[in-house]
Amino acid sequence: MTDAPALGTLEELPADYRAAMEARNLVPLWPSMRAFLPHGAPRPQTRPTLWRYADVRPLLLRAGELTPIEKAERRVLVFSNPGHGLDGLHCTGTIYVGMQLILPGENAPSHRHTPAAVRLVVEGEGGFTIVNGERLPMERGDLILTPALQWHEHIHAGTGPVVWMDALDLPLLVGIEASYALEGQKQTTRNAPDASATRYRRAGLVPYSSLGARPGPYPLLRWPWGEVRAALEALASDTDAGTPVHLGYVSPETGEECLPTLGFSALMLRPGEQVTLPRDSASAVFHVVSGSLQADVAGTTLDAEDADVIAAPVHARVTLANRSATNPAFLFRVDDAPLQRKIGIYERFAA
Ligand code: GTQ
Repeated sequence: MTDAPALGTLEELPADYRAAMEARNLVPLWPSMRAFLPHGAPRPQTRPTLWRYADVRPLLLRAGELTPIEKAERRVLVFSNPGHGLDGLHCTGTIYVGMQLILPGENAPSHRHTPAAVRLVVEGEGGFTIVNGERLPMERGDLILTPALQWHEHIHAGTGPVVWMDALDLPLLVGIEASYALEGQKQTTRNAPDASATRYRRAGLVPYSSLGARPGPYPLLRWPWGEVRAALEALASDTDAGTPVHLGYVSPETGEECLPTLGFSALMLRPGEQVTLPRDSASAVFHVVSGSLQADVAGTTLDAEDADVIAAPVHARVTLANRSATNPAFLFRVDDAPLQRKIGIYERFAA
């Protein structure tokens, strides 16, 4: 690559010229050209960052004492990437992540909003989310979708705290100035299991009536962790050591990613295994469902345990090593690859 010539600066321009432009809402491009179009690769603000659940949990439980649900609507501590400034609520450039606490008897009221959200359940029994009247039980490791503009509320009918990780495309929606919410009424639920137990009980089988029909956008809203884990273990039994055991969550009707902007996948690291993920252009967030691992994210080494979260910037090289010689490690990944694919910029790199 040849070195590009340095471009002119703002300071080089006469003061009267700059003042005349400023008064007319005009700005010369060339002084900021390289900042907006850096050569060779993006210069993400997102820093490889680790949030330890051991640090988050006591602070989240304290929020349960300090702030009643009525005063919070959603009782969430946001994993704010320091590279973006803590007030920006960015985990990566496009992905927001937080951990939400709901206590027995509480109801986080029904609303809907333009950002799409998902939940990955961290701990507790008896919580559930209702999406458009579908009652979705929340058990450890379950993935629950609340797609853009769908009514959703959270209820806790059990005992003890219930905690889950929220991931939203909120920074993206804020960036395009399209983020807003509407409040709603408490939903009435059908007294039936969710679609993961009925219409989409098993991958590769769909309701016959859906064949050839135009698929609804979100046929399946819950992926129980037990099924995902069993699928990873089956795949691991037929995958060479060092090759990522990695499954993507897709719509059972279209086979495409289940949300338009964010992608979800699950990884298994066998005891002692180290894998380097294929490097790509997406930003990503990793959540440890269980296990103990060392991650190298764009040259930063981070040690993560159960329920810890790691942010990875766009274009990052990610290597994951299971630190246990006896137990597998399981990870859940959120990325913005579906968005990047739709706007035609998704890339996979050779190394
Ligand atoms: O549970 O609906 O972390 O609306 C942020 C915004 C969770 C939610 C968040 C939300 C929600």
